[in-house]
Amino acid sequence: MSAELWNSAVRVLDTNWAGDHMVPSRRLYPHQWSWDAAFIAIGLAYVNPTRAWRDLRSLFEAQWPDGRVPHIVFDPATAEADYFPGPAFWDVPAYGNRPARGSTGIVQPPMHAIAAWEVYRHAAAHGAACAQEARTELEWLYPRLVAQQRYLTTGRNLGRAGLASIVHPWESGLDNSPAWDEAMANVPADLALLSRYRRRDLDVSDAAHRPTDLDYSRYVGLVVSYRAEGYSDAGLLDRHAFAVECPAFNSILASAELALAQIAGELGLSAEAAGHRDRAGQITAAIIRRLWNERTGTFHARDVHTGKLTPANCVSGLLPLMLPDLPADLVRAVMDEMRSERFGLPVPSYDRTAPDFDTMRYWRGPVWINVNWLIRRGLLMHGFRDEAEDLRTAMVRLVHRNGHFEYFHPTSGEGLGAPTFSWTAALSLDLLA
Ligand code: 9YW
Repeated sequence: MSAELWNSAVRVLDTNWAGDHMVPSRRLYPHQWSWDAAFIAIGLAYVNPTRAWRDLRSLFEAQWPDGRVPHIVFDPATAEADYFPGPAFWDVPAYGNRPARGSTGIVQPPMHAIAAWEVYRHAAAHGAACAQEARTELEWLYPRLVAQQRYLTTGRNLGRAGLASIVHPWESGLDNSPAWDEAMANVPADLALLSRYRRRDLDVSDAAHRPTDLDYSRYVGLVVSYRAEGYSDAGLLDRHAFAVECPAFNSILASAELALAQIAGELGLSAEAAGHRDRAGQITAAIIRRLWNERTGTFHARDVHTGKLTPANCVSGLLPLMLPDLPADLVRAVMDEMRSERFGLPVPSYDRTAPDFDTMRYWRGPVWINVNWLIRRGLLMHGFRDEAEDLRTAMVRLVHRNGHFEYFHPTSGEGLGAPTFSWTAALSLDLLA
């Protein structure tokens, strides 16, 4: 089974390669996405490290002067009509040395330092030339990864408590997660604004799986609000309706600092390495202080405007398991939650017992390979070897039986969304390696 799955994963990645970057899926997502590039690099490390580095380089060539790495880098060869909202809608400000490819003005979870370190670690297996290439690429990426982290830990420290806020649900990568429902209810929904545009996603996928028009009108309204001041973060809290501290985003942020500590150590920068470790510790402490809910025994997103924790139990609440310094009692509580009837392995994106658990709709129920891959990393980190192996086997079985789909039905395992999805293929390679 594993050779067949391996070969099909390699074929997906060959099909989705667009010359200097990977698309998540040819039909639905015809540009480059930020956190997809990181998961994709982790898989490409086994079969084509040169492409892994090329993909990361293409993404970071579009980095903004303030350090932000955009959530989509647009392919100029793709027509505006092929993806909404496209570059004309985002209308990002021109800056010196502006890359040839346009971008959005928002971010996604900073998985890239983790990916860069993974690709680097595996490079030696491909011989001396690959090891040399890896060194060169790591040196090129390191200052850019540092700038990315600095943007998130300073410019986005909107709650002034040491966590990065997301200012759009798309920044979480978990687009329509119930974790944002409460905060989104305070965002004006302008259906008239949406009616001026065509939702391209509905042309190429099933409306029952996708976010609703009401959700979409709020998404578009938030872009208009952030765009109004050229995507500046100064005073943003006072003029923007959505600012949330997400436990998954911030756990990835802290893990990225730890990956940077390893990268800095490898590059001989020991003082910088210590700084990265300190920052990881500070973010971990802030996640516990701000996002832990004693009563539910899990982590929740915090609405910065209201100071309230969202009531929804989402997979994002389990991701602090990635943090090596999570205290033992909290590790136990997160494990209890994961083993409960609300989740189970493979982990669905939302509480199975919630009345609005939706087996089809994107981040409101289905199983996603990338978050399960992160959960497995957490299980290994805290020594749950049997569960990590069970999860690995469950993920491999899911993809082998159903294909390299974007996401999966949480009870039947049926593949949903895009059928040849890059991060599912890439992470399958890592799970099989
Ligand atoms: C969209 C590309 C992206 C992922 C996100 C996922 C989805 C884009 O696809 O969002 O148009 O809805 O939610 O995590 O990066 O694969």
